[in-house]
Amino acid sequence: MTLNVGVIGTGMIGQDHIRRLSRVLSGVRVAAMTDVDLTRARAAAVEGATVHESGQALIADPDVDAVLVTSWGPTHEEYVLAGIAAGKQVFCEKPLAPTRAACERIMDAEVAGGRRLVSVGFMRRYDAQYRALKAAVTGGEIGAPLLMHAAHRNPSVPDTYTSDMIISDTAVHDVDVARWMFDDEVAAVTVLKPRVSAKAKAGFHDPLFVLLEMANGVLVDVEASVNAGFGYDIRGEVVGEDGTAELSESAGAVVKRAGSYAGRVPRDWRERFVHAFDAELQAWIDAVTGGDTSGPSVWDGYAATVVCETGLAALRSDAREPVVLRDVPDLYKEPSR
Ligand code: NAD
Ligand code: ISE
Repeated sequence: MTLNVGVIGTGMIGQDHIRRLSRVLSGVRVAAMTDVDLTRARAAAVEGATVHESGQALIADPDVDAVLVTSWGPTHEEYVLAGIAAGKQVFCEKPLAPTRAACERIMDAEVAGGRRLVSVGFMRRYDAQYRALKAAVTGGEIGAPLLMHAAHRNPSVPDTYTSDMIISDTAVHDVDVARWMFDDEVAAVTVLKPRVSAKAKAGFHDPLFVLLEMANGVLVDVEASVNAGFGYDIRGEVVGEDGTAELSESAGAVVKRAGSYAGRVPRDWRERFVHAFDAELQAWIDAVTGGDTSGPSVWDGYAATVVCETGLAALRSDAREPVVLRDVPDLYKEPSR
């Protein structure tokens, strides 16, 4: 069986996902696409796909079995809710939505329907290096975890990127990694502001230092920066009672010559996480084709957004802010596949 997928939002990641759905992954076809910028949607169209005038029309299209939401974060809620109302499986790029209130409306709708229809695109959970790191931690190789150091360095960000997005759109990945790595919720957030980079856009606190306190006492520090210039540099090291485990360089090959060594720094998230994106979407396609879903749930999307919203409050208050979550609805008590 071939899963017919409709893509809403044909910007950077929408185009990249259309490429992998059309040319890399199996059991799937891009049946439709749309964007508020219809010229962009038409330019991204693949053979045999329908270009719809709106996301709502795409979701209503009987030729669309499942929906991929890759538009800007604040627009996700509308399309995810429409997908749930239509009873279609939805893969929504992160963040599920940028506010707690929007995530709660999505959760209420999914819980009312009684089945999981939404998967959130936290692709790091499918990255081979992050999986090896988690295996080392959960396998007890480094003893009980005490803390994690993480860095999330972007070479640059587009003009549409706003200062709050350093936390709500960038550090949100590190929040999801922390929750997943330690099977625990974040209890409090503090945000420290180093000296502002001369390369930062006006009004940006860049870089930021986000300190996550997990409920079990593990501390996670995240350096988030969006104008590193030199490349896309993702780091993670867990410190345990008996040792440490860290992500390795993603250089491909390390070349040693003339008394020094060198390797490539990935250009951007597309290059660094190409295989993780492939794996997360193939898992979703296979699950949806089998009548199920896979990957991070609406609860995961909600929890990450609440932590980020709390982080933005901490950024403004210069204080440690506690994270307050709802009780977990029964629908999300089974772990995500
Ligand atoms: P982008 O600006 O390149 O593309 C977004 C597209 O959405 C644009 O073409 C825009 O015209 C369109 N759009 C905006 N509002 C719309 C609406 N109401 N209806 C339909 N289309 C609309 O942005 P991007 O970098 O591709 O990011 C898109 C989403 O994907 C964001 O949520 C972002 O956080 C996420 N993302 C995730 C990753 C990842 O690593 N998982 C990487 C990049 C982006
Ligand atoms: C982008 O939306 C992503 O999700 C990338 O993975 C992240 O590194 C970048 O900072 C975000 O803007």
